[in-house]
Amino acid sequence: MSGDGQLRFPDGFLWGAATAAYQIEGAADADGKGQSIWDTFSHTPGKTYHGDTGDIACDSYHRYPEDIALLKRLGAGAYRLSLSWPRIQPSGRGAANAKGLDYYNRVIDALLEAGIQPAVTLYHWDLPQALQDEGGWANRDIADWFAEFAGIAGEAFGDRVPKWITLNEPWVSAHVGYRDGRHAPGIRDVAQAVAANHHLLLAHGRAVAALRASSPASAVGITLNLTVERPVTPEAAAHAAELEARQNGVYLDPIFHGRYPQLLDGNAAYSPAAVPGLVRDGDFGVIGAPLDFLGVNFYAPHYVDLLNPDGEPRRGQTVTGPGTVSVQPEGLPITAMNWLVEAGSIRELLTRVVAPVTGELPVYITENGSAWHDYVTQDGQVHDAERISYLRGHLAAVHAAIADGVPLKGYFAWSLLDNFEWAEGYAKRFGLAFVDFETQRRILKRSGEFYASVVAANALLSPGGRPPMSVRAGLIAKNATVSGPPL
Ligand code: PNW
Repeated sequence: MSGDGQLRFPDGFLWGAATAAYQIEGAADADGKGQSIWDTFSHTPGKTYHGDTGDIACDSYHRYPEDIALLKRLGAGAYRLSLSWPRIQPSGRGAANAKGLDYYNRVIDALLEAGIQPAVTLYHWDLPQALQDEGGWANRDIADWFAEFAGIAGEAFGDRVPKWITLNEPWVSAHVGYRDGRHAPGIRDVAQAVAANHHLLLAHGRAVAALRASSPASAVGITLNLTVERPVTPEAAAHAAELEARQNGVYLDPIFHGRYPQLLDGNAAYSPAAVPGLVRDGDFGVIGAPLDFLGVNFYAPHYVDLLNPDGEPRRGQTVTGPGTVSVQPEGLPITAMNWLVEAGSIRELLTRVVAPVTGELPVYITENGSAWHDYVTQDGQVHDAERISYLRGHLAAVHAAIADGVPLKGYFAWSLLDNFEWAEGYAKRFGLAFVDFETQRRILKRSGEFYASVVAANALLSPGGRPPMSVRAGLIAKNATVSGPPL
């Protein structure tokens, strides 16, 4: 905190916004693009809300100049976007599709022209369908396929991409895609999910090597969605630790410690190390390839407890497994996704979960944000006070984590635009800009204006841009005639 009531961020702190290819691009068949598992899945009846698909999405394939204009209004120093693998390799293997490369060349060049650095994710869930037909992430050969794709991307764009992210949220790919089937490819098979966990990591390590060779000047990292599990009773502490091992440990430990979590030893439902033949000699050497940064996505903490002995869940409890429940604590706001709003959890994530593992390694928040029931009012604006409040709280908590000593170097808001929210279709809006999907008109929300003010100041201003209450109370005491909105 500086004397003027602002929370200042370190000089050079990188402010950005994030999107993903399938969520915004549309143009699902354009210019030789192949099918992805999300094209297949979203066109399968019953898989997405309302049957929504990414066929058109935000039409960013054609409207990327408007998106970059929005980034300029935010003052963003960086834009996190992802590549559509089947736009570049329509069947996932072999020669690159020149028109696919051209699209990303146009976007990257336009970003650089605007003074915005591209932070490019190789894989944000749109696997070529042809590779899924051979088992997808459950097939160990995918490490070779992904390394080839990484090399093509590095060769084509490496001279202009300062930051690469290999995978986005491999836990979601494996767990939501292959274990509970809510995401593409929609498989419910524990063995495939555990295999996918290991092969995602192996593919990540091989991609790091391919990017080092083809794009030697760039920084390379991975983005994980890490969880903060909060036991609400002392008896639930062991369960919370197990849940963190299942989501955080199975990615952090192999990458940073060369092993799977000891807490899951012998547990073949969750630990690849417990599955005979899955982990082979030398794999941890590949997976542990040194990184330049860790990307972390975070939205909300989870509260957990043990089921009462009578077997009946109490109010606010949802049964999650034998004897365990998740808990909706009373009094905390929830977003349109039904996710809790509790800003302090992002500080706990960075200080308790991340920094003890990553040490001095630079960390970026590569996604953080919230969905609300936004609408355009008669003045043509979107007054999304809840999103501003969420952002304000989370940025203050991120600032506190930096003060605690976490080497956090940047923050990317999810998302630049309202977009295709996977299984939730277009029903859930995360954007700093509102998208009218009938007309494709973009409207910067009030939260976008708020974020731009933070970026411009490199600081979080107190509410209303005024000094904090303590200071204002002093001012008012000296001047009894002040009137206006209540403190
Ligand atoms: C992350 N889940 O998604 C993704 O990286 C984004 O593409 C997405 O839009 C954003 O967070 C908001 O949801 C997740 O069901 C989507 O567990 C679903 C889950 C987790 C992460």
